[in-house]
Amino acid sequence: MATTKTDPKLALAANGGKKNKLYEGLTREQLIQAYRLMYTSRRIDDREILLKRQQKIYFQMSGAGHEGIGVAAGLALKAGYDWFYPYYRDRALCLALGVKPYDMFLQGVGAADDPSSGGRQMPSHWSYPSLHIVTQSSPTGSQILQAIGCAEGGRYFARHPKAAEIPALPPFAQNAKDGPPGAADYRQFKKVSFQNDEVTYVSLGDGTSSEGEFWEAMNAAALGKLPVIFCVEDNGYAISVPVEVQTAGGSISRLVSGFPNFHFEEVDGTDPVASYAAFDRATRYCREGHGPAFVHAHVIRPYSHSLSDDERLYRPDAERERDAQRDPVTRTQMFLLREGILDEKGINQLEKEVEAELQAAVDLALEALPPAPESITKFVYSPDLDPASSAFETQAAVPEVPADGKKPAGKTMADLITATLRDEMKRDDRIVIFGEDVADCSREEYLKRKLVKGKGGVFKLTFGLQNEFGNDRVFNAPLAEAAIVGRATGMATRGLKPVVEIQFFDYIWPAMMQIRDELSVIRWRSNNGFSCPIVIRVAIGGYLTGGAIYHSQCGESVFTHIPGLRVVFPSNSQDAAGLLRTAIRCDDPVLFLEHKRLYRESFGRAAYPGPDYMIPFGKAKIVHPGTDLTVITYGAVVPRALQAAQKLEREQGVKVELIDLRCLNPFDWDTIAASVAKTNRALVAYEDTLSWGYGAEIAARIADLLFDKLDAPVRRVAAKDVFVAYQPILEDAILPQPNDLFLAMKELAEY
Ligand SMILES: Cc1ncc(C[n+]2csc(CCOP(=O)(O)OP(=O)(O)O)c2C)c(N)n1
Ligand SMILES: [Mg+2]
Repeated sequence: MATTKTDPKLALAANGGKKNKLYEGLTREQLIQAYRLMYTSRRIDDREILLKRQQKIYFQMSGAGHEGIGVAAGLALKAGYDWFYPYYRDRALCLALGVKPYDMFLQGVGAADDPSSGGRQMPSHWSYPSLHIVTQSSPTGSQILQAIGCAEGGRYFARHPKAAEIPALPPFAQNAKDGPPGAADYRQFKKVSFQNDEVTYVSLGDGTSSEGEFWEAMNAAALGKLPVIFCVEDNGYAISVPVEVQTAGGSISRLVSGFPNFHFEEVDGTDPVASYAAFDRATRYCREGHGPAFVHAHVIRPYSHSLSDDERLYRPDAERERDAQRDPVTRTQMFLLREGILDEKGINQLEKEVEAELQAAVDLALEALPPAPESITKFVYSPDLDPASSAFETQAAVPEVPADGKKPAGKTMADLITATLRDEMKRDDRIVIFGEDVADCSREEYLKRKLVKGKGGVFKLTFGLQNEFGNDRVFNAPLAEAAIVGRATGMATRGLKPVVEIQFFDYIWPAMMQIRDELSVIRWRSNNGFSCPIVIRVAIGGYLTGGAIYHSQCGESVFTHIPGLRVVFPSNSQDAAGLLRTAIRCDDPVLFLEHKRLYRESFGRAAYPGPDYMIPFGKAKIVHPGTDLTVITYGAVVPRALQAAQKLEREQGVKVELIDLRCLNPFDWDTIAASVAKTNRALVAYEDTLSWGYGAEIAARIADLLFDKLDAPVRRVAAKDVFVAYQPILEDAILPQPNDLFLAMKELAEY
């Protein structure tokens, strides 16, 4: 708990006989301090409301009514030791952990010096790295899975403390052409700290317990017996929706009571002493390693949901007055008086001190400077490590010539992805791999007794890794995509490097909230306070003959549209190896798209390029040089376009320059521009549906920036604007085929 000084004179009202009495283990001093924090919290809300009405701040979200449970949690847990994922009503908790009122006002005014986000986030979106308060967002419930990952990360480091060390410079670094020498390893920017008995706190409202991610998190916590305290702050409403409409039977405690391994508490959260007792028991249960805890705190919401809401529209006066009887601030004040811990004079003095402190903090915050408009792009990506830099450029190893002198057999994309994962896992103990079916065999004894060979992924790309690196590092996840990405995000916040798998791109959508609203924006919204450079490997694409609607999707532009996320889409084995290694060693989150059709294709096989081979992001490859027409593509369209280009050259002498982008964000504009300046004609080809696809952006840029160079309109070839059908005749008609590419190239060359 924070150590804001309480004037010892205030306690003078203490009635001598009870001086040493403890209240569920709390001293009278601690209770005075608790009241001070609760009162401060309430008065910050009141101040902010005033400032909002005066248009000096732009938003307000109150923690009113939740102060009792908040300070109790702050008393039971340790700032900078335990980890915190508090939701927006946890003002009192944050104060108890050591956040200053001034910091809160800085967030309100959107100041450059706001330590939580530098003016990027609304107030009450907490983020204080040194206190271990992890950056919070607005979507209800997306913090919960991350808290699970955070706890898993802490436990991993406790079990594998060597993984926390920052390694000596890798040898390739000496050849780095730019970037600090040896920089091409994210670990140099990820200092890890952990405690063997740490606890992760996560809170949410009663309404939020209806979100699927809450249930995924409860399941994961129970399965892993993780030291996580779930605190449901039940104020009976989610904006205007009452609990009986939200929660079947009206009691979240009853609904979750069947989860194994949990310690359960249900408490009056307006009573800080009872709440502390509940939290103390929950914390001890977690610290001792028995499993997670669930604290269901009944609180009140004396103000409307937010300043945009008027609760009188849906709550009658009588109900609101009933709540007011339980107001935690007045209740605690009465308690202090009744117990003789403070007398009226003491209360008045304490409140006066708080008012003076807040006045000074507001005055100062109102003078704070806003952030500079030029700062807006800062921290979209890592400021330390640019994956497009030549620090990530290494040469492929020269393949060994077999004794018989024959050329070594080319490795498939699947082979080299597996080899890269294996090499990187050997090199970096922080890498963990999980997802659906990625383990060899969850029932480890079958493997040990050699009863089974092991699965290693539905496409077998992780085959053998669990066997080699153990269950802690390669394991199956429950079938829940949001949980896979959310947990990975929490782990990476702690310094792990999760390389997770989404089994099919078609099923990435449950994870979309985690990717769009969390993973990609965490660094930016926390003003570089937190980062989560994970790799999400995803099997993508069609041309499968029978893959149909739900095993053939593309949709990469949905993700390239997200700032903060790197998107890679290789077309051949060697690129897959080099780009995957860059993805793993870099300091940004990466969506690594692996085309299923290319996994074992004979096109693009290559020799193993060695354990340090990397390709910088955003560097395209000219697959076929030419002078008459530029074709820009990637993924499974590359071999199809190559076939078409070769035919066009054979039949008509047209020389197509075929560019494989390889990486979609960042992408290689320079190579495109140089080529179009030479050929004066551009065709963009992609497997996804035509309209609003990735190629639309490339085509628009060429039309905009290279208008003077063009002798023909910029054309696109892509899938029809429908879903991919099962019947192969339909699939062929839907996806772009070599002949479609041939005709489009021919027409454009003749234009
Ligand atoms: C995913 C998502 N859906 C909707 C919202 C809009 N919203 C913000 S708060 C809220 C109600 C939350 O209620 P509860 O979880 O009970 O917390 P309380 O505000 O009552 O403390 C809603 C619907 C949101 N922020 N995120
Ligand atoms: Mg609520």
